[in-house]
Amino acid sequence: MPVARLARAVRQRVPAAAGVEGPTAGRSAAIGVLLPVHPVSLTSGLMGKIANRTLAGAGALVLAVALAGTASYAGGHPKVTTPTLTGWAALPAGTFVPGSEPSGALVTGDLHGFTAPFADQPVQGFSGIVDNHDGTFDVLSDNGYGNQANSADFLLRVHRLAPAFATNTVDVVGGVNLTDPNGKVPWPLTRADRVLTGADFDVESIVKAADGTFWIGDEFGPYLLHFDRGGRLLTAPIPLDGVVAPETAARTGVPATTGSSKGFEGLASSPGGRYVYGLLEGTVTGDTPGQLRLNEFDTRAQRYTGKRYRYRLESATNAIGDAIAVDRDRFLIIERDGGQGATAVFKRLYLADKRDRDRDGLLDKTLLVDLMNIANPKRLGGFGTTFTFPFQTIEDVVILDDTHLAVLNDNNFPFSSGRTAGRADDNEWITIQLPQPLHTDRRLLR
Ligand SMILES: [Ca+2]
Ligand SMILES: [Ca+2]
Ligand SMILES: [Ca+2]
Ligand SMILES: [Ca+2]
Repeated sequence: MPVARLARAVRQRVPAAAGVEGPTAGRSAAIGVLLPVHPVSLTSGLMGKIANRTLAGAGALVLAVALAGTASYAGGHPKVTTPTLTGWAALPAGTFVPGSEPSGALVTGDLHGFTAPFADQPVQGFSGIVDNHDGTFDVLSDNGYGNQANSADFLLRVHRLAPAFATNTVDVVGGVNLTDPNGKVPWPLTRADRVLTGADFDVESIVKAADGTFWIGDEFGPYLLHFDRGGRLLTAPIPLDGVVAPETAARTGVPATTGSSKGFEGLASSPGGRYVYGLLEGTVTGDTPGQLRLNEFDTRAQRYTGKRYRYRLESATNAIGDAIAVDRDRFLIIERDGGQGATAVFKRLYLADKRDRDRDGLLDKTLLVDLMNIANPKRLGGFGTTFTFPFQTIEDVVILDDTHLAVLNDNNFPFSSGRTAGRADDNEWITIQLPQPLHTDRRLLR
């Protein structure tokens, strides 16, 4: 989009964004940053710069942020021959929703210099993303601290974020907590006020429908959850036939058929939005190890169609981090190993085609980007000419335009430490230019 047109669009649209509920809404967003004591490292100067900028710049005009963010990827490189970094930004670990609620009372283990409980709700765990096409993105939290038992004081939330690549920063401009005020969940929730927590659902994937409602994929059911744009649950959680996570098994007595944290890690919308496709992170009991079910759901009929596809991991020990649609047949899928830092080896983006042209019963895979080998000729972010994304969990991919993607890590705050050993990971936000256009269905780019 030309800058002048974008500026007009942003001027028109940002006031609407300020209508988002929550303590960080609007221009007055003040971001609480709590810095841990950590050893001086190569990145500590940058960390300080980011933190200071985040504090000082919290009230910065959203317009400026949006322009800076878009210009840097749209400007990019004239032509690249290999996937190339065009933007790098980071939201510091230890960013909190100001004036929220204490969190993390049951967090144990290596907190990388942070002290729990935290005074507020951390802005972290980015597990799915939606482009609002106005310079802002809706980014889904994880369930909190990694399991049901330790996350009852973590409030599930869709954060509204705006990357500012000119300054390598990310601004938190709003967000909504996920709630069930109308009693759609038929079993007891953690909280009497029906604000949803990481002990109720483990949210991992998100699609925004044309009417502004959200479809969100969970891992405790696994359930599909439909929320209005204010984060209020619209219908009872929708189970998936034959697939039962241990958390639901414990509640219902129905035997589990999949492992913990192996539910809807990716959710993709068909062009036009009639269908959503939920990709499970783990193999269902009885299926071939390393093969994952992709399930077609009809959003109009509000039921699964029974159509199912299979995605084969390159290794049965890999996992998927996100799945989005490129067109009616192709998906873009993050596949990763469990390593971080020095042990991170396999972090990749694949195209997967459900036409199954070789008729082996599996989605046909093509490697699109090796996230451990991204060209960085401009040394963006202060990194070398080969950029790596060595995070344990990489869970957000979004198509910005036909040759540009954004990818974010889930930092599992305060646990993951992939960028700098011993230091809690920030939430990094990168943009990548592709050497070939994706030929994305235009309806998925607006
Ligand atoms: Ca996650
Ligand atoms: Ca995810
Ligand atoms: Ca999770
Ligand atoms: Ca195939």
